[in-house]
Amino acid sequence: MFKSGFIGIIGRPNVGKSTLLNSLIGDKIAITTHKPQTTRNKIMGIKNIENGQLIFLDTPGIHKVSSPLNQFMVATAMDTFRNADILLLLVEVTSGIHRDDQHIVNSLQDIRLPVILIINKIDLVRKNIILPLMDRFRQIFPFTEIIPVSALSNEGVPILIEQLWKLLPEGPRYFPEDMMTDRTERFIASEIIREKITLLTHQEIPYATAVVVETFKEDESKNLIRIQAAINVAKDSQKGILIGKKGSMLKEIGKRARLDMEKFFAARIYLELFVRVRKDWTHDPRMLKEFGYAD
Ligand SMILES: Nc1nc2c(ncn2[C@@H]2O[C@H](COP(=O)(O)OP(=O)(O)OP(=O)(O)O)[C@@H](O)[C@H]2O)c(=O)[nH]1
Ligand SMILES: [Mg+2]
Repeated sequence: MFKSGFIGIIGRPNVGKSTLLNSLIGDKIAITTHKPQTTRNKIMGIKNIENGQLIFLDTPGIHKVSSPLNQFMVATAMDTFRNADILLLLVEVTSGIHRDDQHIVNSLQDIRLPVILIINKIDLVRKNIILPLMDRFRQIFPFTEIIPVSALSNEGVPILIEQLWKLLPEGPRYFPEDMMTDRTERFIASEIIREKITLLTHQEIPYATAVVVETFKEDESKNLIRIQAAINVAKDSQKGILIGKKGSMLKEIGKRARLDMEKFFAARIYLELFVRVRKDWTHDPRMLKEFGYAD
């Protein structure tokens, strides 16, 4: 029997949703960092197995909303409540039942879908704390299953795939077998740049940055891709920080992004970065739309 369906991955920021998506797919399509609110858009990852197609939807972390950008992010995550066949609620084993996990559980009360609780990051703790935590979670919601995993080491991930297959309905192969994501190469390139910015800069800078790939030209005869990208920031002072002393910060961002892109695209990359100030873009509906943060 061939089974298929859409599986939403939800949870508060930083619990490892994108790491789990990558682990399920077996390739890095979603960026991951140690800082919360890394993911801003829904990212589809397609997993083909012998007798099924599992379509995962990585989502932004659900959190208290403070700006129009955050509003878009949380609305994107909540959207999967309606558009999925199964929900995976991800929590991290090191936080117990976090207040924000409880808030998400509260918003699941009217949901008809199967909800699987994934307790992530089990590589960080001794095994004997996992079972009691599973019991505590079982008392706050009738989860269809509770599965402990380590998205980072892949432990528990094959079991999760098996369980998902059992729960999915019979269905077609929705997407061609060689398709890994719904996101374009341009989007992935811009996200890789944003990952490096988030890792290399501090305070508000990652949250004030939007990257747009303006040129993506493949020269197949040379196995070379030429990429030009604009890094948009909200204030003049942020531009200075991103460029750095004699351009050193921008150079480092470019170098690290290029190395990742060369791996992902299996080609040589020629990468050019520009920094632009777009005043207060996180509060401007038109610019949010331009940067891909609107419906
Ligand atoms: N030790 C350990 N760390 C993990 C595991 N899974 C994720 N992490 C780390 O947790 C941090 C957050 O991971 P992400 O995948 O970016 O988290 P997220 O839930 O997608 O975060 P947002 O997109 O901000 O909502 C990163 O530093 C990951 O390396 C795990 O199983 N074990
Ligand atoms: Mg993420």
